[in-house]
Amino acid sequence: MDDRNGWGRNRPEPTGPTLDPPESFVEQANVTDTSDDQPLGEQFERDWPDCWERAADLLTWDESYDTVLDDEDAPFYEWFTDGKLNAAYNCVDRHLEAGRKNHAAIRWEGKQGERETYTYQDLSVAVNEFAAALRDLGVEADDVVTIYLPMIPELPIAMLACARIGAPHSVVFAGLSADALATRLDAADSEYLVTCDGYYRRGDAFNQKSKADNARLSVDQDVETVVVDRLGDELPHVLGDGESDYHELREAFAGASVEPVSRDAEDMLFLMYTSGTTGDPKGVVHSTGGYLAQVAWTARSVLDIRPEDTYWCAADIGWITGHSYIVYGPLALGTTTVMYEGTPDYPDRDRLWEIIDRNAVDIFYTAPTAVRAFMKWGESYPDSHDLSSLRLLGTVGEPISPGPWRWYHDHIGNGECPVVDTWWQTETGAILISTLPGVDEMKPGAAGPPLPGIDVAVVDEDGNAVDPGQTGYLTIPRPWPAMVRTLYDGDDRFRAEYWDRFSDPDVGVWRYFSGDTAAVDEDGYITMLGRVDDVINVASTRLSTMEIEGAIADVDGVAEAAVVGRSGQQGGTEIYAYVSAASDRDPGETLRETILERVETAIGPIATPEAVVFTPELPKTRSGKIMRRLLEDIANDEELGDTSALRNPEIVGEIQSERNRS
Ligand code: 6R9
Repeated sequence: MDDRNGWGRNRPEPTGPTLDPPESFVEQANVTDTSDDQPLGEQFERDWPDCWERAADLLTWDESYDTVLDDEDAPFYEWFTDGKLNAAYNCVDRHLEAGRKNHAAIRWEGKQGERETYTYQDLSVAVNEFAAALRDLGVEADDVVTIYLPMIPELPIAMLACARIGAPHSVVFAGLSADALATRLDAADSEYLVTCDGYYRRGDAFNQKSKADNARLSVDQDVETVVVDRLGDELPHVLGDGESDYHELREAFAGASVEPVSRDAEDMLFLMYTSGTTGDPKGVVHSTGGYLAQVAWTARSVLDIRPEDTYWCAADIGWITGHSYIVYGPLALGTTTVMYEGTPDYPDRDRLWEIIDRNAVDIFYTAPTAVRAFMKWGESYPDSHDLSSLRLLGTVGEPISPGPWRWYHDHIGNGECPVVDTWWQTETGAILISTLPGVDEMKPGAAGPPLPGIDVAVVDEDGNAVDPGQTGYLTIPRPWPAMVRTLYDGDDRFRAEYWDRFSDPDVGVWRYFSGDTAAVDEDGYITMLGRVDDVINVASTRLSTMEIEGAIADVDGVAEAAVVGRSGQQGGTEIYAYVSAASDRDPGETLRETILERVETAIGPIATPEAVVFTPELPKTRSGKIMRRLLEDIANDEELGDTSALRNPEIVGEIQSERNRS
């Protein structure tokens, strides 16, 4: 692990000048007083873990829980033990009962300019009908339903329908390939799939069903499939055996009502595959009670969401951000959540600002990679729209450096909105590190302190806390309600991935390791410095270098491949692939193209390398390990560290000149 990333490049940059949250924001914020609303400092010691009852209080429980935290069987923690609830009930039904059935739940902005609003009543009808249909197809509680849909309303509807009948969903990002879908269907033993005929990518109709068909052909089990007709005549399709049409099913169950299944707090709400340190994606298991409580609490305290708000998280529901902060968190709070299909620059580069303007969006949450793009495109796009409805801005997915942070604050927020830089992961389920926008001062470039109820330790190799300003590993010494419960692939991998490194079970010390490095300053603010494992973060999407290397190595004519991240301008990471061709192959344009195509087929376009650098050999240590750290330095044009451990030091010059040519 350390071979790959020493601390060389990972020094904290100075943060920008500190800013107080605007007075006008503080006056109305959901959380303004941490001494009362949440425990900090001494009170944290006294009140933890019971402070999390405040999060649980945001939910409606069928049966209340006995114990807040059961840590008997660490690291398999249980939260809100013996409590019972249903997530779909909490996100839909209870808002109808509160007389808010005509309130907008989802505002959908389609790629071709289509617009739809689902009130809570409309959402309830859709979820009930589809839940009835799923049951009729044979789905029972605890069956994993895989959902492979783009950003259309049927995606959250399908998720909530699953939640209603107690069937965990496994949403696979629509841009992933047929192979990636097959791996996930297979790993989860999933016998049900919800997909669509196709969708629009920029202006063009794009076939999704053919990817789903190929995936189904390559798994052993039969997969009962529901197809949403998104494109109509644009992309005619025929349904085969084991396939049904979403809209016909809805009609067949028109007006159906399905009693929400009361689930144990610890029952699995969903499964989400994410990149790990090996080629196989990890199936992260999330619970019902702890997950929903903490996403609702953070949506309220960090994103400052209120029921009367129009809130927009411009992520994709195919990743954790969309699960927690487009679907479950906002809907649990009964707010209006906007979802949009498409890209920020189609039909034009003001698409997002136009949506904010038209919908009078109060809160906007996006990724630093998007902010960097907006900055590059220039101020004229946001300037041509009225963004004065905005009250709070947020970012997630990778570090945001002070430059883009300021630009976002000044040009999108008009200097009047606090910006929350929220750190969390697929595994943490909910935000763990961020300023509280109505309480804390902001330091551009630093995410913030751990949230109340969360304990973070930045430690050295031996697990000792590092001094302020020093770089270390980000660990989390105490459990939290929305945490990953285990990996679907097994408890052993769960321990190995997150716990073994910094825990000492003999003395009862358990510490979650995030895979990130960080530094803490004198005020306890945490600056995130990137991953230490084989995961790279490209356009705020987590990818495994091993998975990409595996795909490249599959190409006929490739002898060996190593993939590293290269820092782009203003932050952001690009994928660099170093490839040595088989001795009988010409490492030329044809091979390069085959490699790019193969990665796209195996994973998806998001994983396509920015550059493929051919080299006769990869640099290796005497023990035969690829020196990735060195390849990273070459990709980043950094001064090379010590190369004396290399078996083939002569290769370095060759790679450098090849890289400069490519
Ligand atoms: C929510 C999400 C998790 C990884 C994480 C870290 C990076 C996320 C960040 C951040 C710096 C932030 N990350 N938020 N780095 N500052 N505010 O993105 O989940 O896809 O699992 O990625 O993303 O490296 O470990 P996920």
